[in-house]
Amino acid sequence: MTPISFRTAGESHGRALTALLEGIPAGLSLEMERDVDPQLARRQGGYGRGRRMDIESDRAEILAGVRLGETLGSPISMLVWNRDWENWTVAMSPLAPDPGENPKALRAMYLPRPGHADLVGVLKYDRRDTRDILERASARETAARVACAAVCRKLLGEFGVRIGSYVRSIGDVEAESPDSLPDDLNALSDASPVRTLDEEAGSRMMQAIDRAKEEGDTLGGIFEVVVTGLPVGLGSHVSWDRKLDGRLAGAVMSIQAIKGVEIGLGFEGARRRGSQVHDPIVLDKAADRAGGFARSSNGAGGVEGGVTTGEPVVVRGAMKPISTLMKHRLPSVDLRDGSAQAAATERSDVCAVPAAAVVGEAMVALTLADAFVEKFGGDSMTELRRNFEGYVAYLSERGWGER
Ligand code: EPS
Repeated sequence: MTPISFRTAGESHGRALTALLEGIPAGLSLEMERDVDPQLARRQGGYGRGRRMDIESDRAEILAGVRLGETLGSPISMLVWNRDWENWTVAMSPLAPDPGENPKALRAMYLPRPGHADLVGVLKYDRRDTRDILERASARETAARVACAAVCRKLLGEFGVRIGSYVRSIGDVEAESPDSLPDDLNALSDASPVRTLDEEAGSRMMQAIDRAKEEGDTLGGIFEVVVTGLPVGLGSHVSWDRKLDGRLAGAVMSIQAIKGVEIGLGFEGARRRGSQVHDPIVLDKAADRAGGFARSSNGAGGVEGGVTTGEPVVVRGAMKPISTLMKHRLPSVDLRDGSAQAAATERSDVCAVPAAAVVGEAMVALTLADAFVEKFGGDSMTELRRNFEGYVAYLSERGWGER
């Protein structure tokens, strides 16, 4: 069992999202307004979101696991209210409907959207109304993931680990990749409405989103998450399910609408020769967390053999376009009578790639915090810190006598 685990519950238009995060050591200073809410706000942003985001203003409330501003080591339980619930109290009520209820008020949906979980969900779970599926499949759920991840991000931050992201492409508009990334990546990317570092491409991305919106269509794209300050040695080569690259890929792929994940050079590496892919090993006495070694390139994306190298961890996620199409509605079948119909449509986003990048950071933070506590162990932050410092001292002592 890995030390840190989390679970979320909640439907998109239900009363609230809840989250249960277990395995955070005791003694981590934690305040919702300072540490969690700003991350929730980052997830809500981004050009191309729909009107739902004007309704919501996500805040996390703590229900358990934190006392007097510090974690207790017990499960942390959190809640994010859905403001939109007020408009859905009949359709999303946990009670059986009144026999006299107007069926329209139940807001059933019988025309499954290609690309959404609608059809597979009703077949698998033996439901008739796709709302029984889509409410939970909705990416609204990622607010609860981001709340859990904000705690993990705080924990990693105590050890100098920084997590940022930016958008590389939206639709067919690609941003120029910078030669080197700024130290405070999010300070730059958060300032862009599409969270990109290339201002010129950013305006074209927004134009593309406007065009897709006018045409009643949607757009996907690619984001990149970058993590600095990790020590060498998180994850392991010894068994398939302990390999950090596999764990990161699974975590990012689990985000709604993600269809591809790359680490480092990713698919590009398959086109090159070995000498153009692998990262030369050089001595660097300043690289304490990598035992005095560094790499003159980072095609591996900070992971070799399923283990962190001490170089930045670089993970990309490819998001498909959102499946709710306002026009261009794709063929579907009415679940009530089997007639051919166009797929259902309802309020949605045109593009959510900037938000998905923030969720990508969250899934990476959860995975890395898990690997971090797995490596260093400890029931308290004091113990975790002691173990971490002992390891870093070992790394800086080994091999190079003169240091
Ligand atoms: C979503 C549809 C939209 C998005 C939603 C995800 O919601 P609604 O149906 O209420 O307009 O805004 O995302 C969020 C609410 C969120 O917080 O990210 C979907 O079908 O996945």
